[in-house]
Amino acid sequence: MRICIMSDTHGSEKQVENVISQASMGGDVDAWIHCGDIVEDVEYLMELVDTPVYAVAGNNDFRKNNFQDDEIFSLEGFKIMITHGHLYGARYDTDELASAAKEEGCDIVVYGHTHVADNHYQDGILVLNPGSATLPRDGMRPSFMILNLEEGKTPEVELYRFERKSFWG
Ligand SMILES: [Mn+2]
Repeated sequence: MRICIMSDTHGSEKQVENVISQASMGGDVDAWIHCGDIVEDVEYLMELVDTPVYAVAGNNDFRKNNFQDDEIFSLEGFKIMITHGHLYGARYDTDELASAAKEEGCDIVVYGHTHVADNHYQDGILVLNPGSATLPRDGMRPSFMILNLEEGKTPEVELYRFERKSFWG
């Protein structure tokens, strides 16, 4: 299945739309993940797509609505944990994220918050961050990820970057 991962859209509904259209160009999207900041964007995403949306609240989500700090679910036989990252020291490293995911018996942990894309294995856990779809901090362009999951196969990750540097200003 083809999963679109985005994070830190920070109130840019236009950019939520851009991610949906770019992600959908490459094929059907079977599920969506948004790692927080901000949950109103997630609610907008939910209005626009008809496949499942998995999402959490971020540190800028002062009104969390019904969103939790962490979510754990399984897709294609992979147990996935999603969280914004600020509660696990993601600004500094991914050690706490990987160990929390391991403790929960997860295969994959997805986070945001840093606005910097990340894709590496740590202690047997696939650690992913799609970067920010609106406000990148790595001197790169705004980004999102496509995660291809097929039961029993190694996950495939594609990072997509937009042409514009920023979608604010
Ligand atoms: Mn954040």
